[in-house]
Amino acid sequence: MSTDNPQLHANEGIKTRSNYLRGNLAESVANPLTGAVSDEETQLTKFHGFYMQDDRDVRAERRKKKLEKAYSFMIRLRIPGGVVTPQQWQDIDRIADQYANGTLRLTTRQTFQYHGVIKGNLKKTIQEIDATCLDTIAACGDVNRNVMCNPNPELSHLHAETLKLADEISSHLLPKTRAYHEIWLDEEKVTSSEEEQEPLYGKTYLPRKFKTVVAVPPSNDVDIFAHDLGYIAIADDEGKLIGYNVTVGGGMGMTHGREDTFPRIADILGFCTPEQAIDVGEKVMLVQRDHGNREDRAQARLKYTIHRKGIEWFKEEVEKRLGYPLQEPKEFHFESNGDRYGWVDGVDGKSHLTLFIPNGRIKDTADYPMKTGLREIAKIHKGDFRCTANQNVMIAGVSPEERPNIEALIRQYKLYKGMHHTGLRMNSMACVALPTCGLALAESERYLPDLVGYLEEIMKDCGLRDDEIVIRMTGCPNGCARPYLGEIGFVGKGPGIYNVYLGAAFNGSRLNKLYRDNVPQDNIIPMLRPIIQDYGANRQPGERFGDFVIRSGYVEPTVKGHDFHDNVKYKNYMI
Ligand code: SRM
Ligand code: SF4
Repeated sequence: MSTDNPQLHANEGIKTRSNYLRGNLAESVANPLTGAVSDEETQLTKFHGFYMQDDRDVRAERRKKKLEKAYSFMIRLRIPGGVVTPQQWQDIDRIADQYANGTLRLTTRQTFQYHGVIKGNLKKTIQEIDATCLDTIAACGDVNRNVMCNPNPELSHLHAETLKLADEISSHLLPKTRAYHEIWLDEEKVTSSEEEQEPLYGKTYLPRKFKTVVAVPPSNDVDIFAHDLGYIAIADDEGKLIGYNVTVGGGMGMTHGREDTFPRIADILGFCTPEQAIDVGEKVMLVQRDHGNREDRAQARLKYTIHRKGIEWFKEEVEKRLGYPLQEPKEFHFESNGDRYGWVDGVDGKSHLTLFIPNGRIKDTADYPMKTGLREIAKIHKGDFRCTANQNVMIAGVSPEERPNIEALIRQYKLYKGMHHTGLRMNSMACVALPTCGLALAESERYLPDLVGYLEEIMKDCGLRDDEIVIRMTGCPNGCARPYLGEIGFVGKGPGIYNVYLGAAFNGSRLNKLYRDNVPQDNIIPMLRPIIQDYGANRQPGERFGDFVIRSGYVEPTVKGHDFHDNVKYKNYMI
């Protein structure tokens, strides 16, 4: 791709000049005069799996004192399918105490993040991560990111195969540059440009991030329709995998005030056999590489390429590169996009325990020593740990012999708290937002637990204590907790102000729609109370909240991506 075009976004030049993601990263990180890395390098760090941030809680105070911002780094691991061994869990836990802020953050894409790593500790932290046989390569940046996969081993025959696919896609689409190994792991330098090539990405990588997931119906816990590329596993009557329905062009992010940006539900492109799956994924990514918008990053995701050019065109391009047609999609059915909590027995005679982790933040508090408890379990556990796409954790593969010992630790460290919340809380999810996220407009992780508490009171009064409603919050419209797939979605607009969205499908197959704009947080409860009361009194048997608000006329349904902004009846709560 030529980078002479003056219209190209500045990031395209940065990628081209970087010599396969090296730039001046090593020098910038080694510079002791500042806690920051230079502007251009902040774009490159992402491909290596970390972001420069600053503590926004102390920003104003430091500005007043004419001090540099309190810079530190967020580091994100790459863990296809979210599976780690007990030893890796212990190492990940220790690294958080040694080099980060002492907490672990489970993300909405089945991995861990560290926050608060100072520049001087970056290299050591990455080396320690490498020593656990994990890495942070391509966890962020304009590449294929961490590949997600439904983590339910109770469906083990099918699950093992889909997990293998997630792992193989992740490896296949991984950048081939040795920059990471040279800079962080002190491996030998590549001296000739002939030695190094990026056969899939070239010098300019992708126009934007690219996200891949694998789902195993009837669980849609990975929110398959929210991602650039997805595989829905299809089994025959005996439960044997026969192939995948391939989905393309999903995405969540949008920008307030720009109606040409919108969340979009993925289209189903066709069906492929297990043997074709990686080839198909590669070709989908390559069509996006060559046709994605490289001028406006707000229009650069695959969802906009497909919106602009049409799904028929896209399918033709993919099939041209494949050299064979995709088959007609097969039937499938999703029930929910949440996690199934508590103990579940698997087909292999083992048990699996899923615990709710409030907003994915693993830390110890006086009455809930969750981090210590999980570490103690990791010391005796013989199976593995699985991060879920809803920021929770599964202790998987527990044998009947080890279960009593694990249950004893669960009691000792009060981890049972992660099984007994209300249906509302167990289906709630917030993004990180303040104080670390540089893009946050409002609180999210630090606010949602309280808001859910108020909503729980209303639910209880309406006899809905155990009812599940999917509730998602983000501190800005980028959509990191997939808020547009919440039956109730809150999206930060400014400090203490949220847009409120209603009406997504419980199984993640329909986006919600804006109900009220600019709602001050104190008005959220008075606004939602009558709707929840109406739901308690007038819902039909089995009717989900997201379906009810549409039937009752609170919002119009969002049928396909672009009509997210159509038929918005109520705007500007503050007017
Ligand atoms: Fe995200 C950027 C956190 C999942 C859409 N996201 C960010 C950054 C790195 C802010 C930044 O660019 O400076 C956030 C760091 C906050 C912090 O302090 O840790 C951030 N995103 C997260 C995580 C940690 C949220 C969480 O609470 O778990 C998730 C990490 C996932 C991972 O492990 O890889 C996370 N981000 C998502 C998702 C959900 C998903 O992928 O399933 C989305 C929506 C899906 C999608 O991509 O369409 C998402 N993040 C964004 C966007 C908007 C992208 C767009 O197309 O418009 C940005 C901003 C950007 O890229 O410019 C962003
Ligand atoms: Fe930050 Fe916005 Fe993502 Fe929340 S949704 S983590 S505020 S970028």
